[in-house]
Amino acid sequence: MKFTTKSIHIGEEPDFKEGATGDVIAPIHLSTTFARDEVENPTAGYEYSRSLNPTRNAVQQKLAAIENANFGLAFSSGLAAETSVLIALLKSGDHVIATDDLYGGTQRLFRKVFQANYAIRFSFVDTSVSEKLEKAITPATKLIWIESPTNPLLKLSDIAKIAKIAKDKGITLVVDNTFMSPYFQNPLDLGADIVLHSTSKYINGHSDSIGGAVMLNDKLLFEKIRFIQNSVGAIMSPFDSYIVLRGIKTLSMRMEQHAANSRKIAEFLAQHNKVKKVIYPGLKSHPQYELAKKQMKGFGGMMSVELKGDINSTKNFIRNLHYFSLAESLGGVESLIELPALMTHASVPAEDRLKLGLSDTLIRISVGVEDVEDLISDLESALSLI
Ligand code: P1T
Repeated sequence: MKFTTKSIHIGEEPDFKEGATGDVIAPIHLSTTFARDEVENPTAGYEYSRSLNPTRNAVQQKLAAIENANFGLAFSSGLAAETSVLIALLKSGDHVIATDDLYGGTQRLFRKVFQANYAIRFSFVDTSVSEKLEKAITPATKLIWIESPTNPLLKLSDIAKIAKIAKDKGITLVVDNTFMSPYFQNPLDLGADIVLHSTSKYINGHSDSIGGAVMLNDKLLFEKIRFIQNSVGAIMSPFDSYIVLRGIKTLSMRMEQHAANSRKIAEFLAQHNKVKKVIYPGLKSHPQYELAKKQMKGFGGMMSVELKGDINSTKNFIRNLHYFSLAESLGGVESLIELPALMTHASVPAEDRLKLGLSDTLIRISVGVEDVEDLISDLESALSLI
């Protein structure tokens, strides 16, 4: 089955069994508990909704299918998914190698929760250079955690190469695939052990549900993470499961439009005389353009931009826009714009931001699926006013 067919049908096959209704979409099962006829006999495997819920089960099947995974788990947020993976796989004294340019909230979780309180050590390294990653491995290293492309500098890491390094050393590789979505990149096929998504972004795609997902092939790892998910209660609600099921059905079409719009916008901005720099993996000027073509099926909808000028002209540019809302988050049908250093990544220590090149004037754009001519004329008029 091809991607779009899976995204529409898996998890929602009509049920023709005796007493079933033949729904063509998965119903929202709100029941917190499920009655059984005998003590030993849970009905269809359902006991209590935290452990298993039919609507969540449906979205988990769809999520697994679109990442070519054997198993999928749906969480209450991307960070709840991250927390469950960390608790499932690590104990005090373990060491994690993480990409140096991760989403700010992920860094806060790593540094201020797991490192500060639970004696798990994190090394933040530039995983786009695999030699640096290899050098950072110690006998205590249990996990390699990468984002590719990174948030917000869009650096890529060679997933297949890192998967080999990890496998040789018996280290688990987690890839946060939020920026690409399962439509443009499939890390499990490149050798990663675990794929993680904030479904709040492209997977749901309409900025109306917070959620997270984990997809993987190994049954033992799956059981460990599912055990933690049930133990801590980090589950996606039935309503969110329904809305994510609905969102996934148009993921391929949305991603194509995000990418087509982004290419045109990146090219427009790159030639504009008030723009200093455009970072977009689909531009030949991106330092890892060749790797992008190799491991991704498209270049996505995220870009970062620096204007010539200072923080005031940058803020003025944003104020003058009409279709790009100044807001955190990304991956919805509507275009969003923000300043990561002052918003989504404010919790990253200032000296780390400086080292990375994450300046206060770096603008991050989540390009929506609006008509690209409207988006470009909006950008053009806002630039003309600064
Ligand atoms: O917000 P939540 O669903 O908990 O997901 C966290 C998360 C995980 N991974 C990546 C790559 C992310 O970008 C995020 C959330 N990011 C934003 C809210 C943002 O504006 O970048």
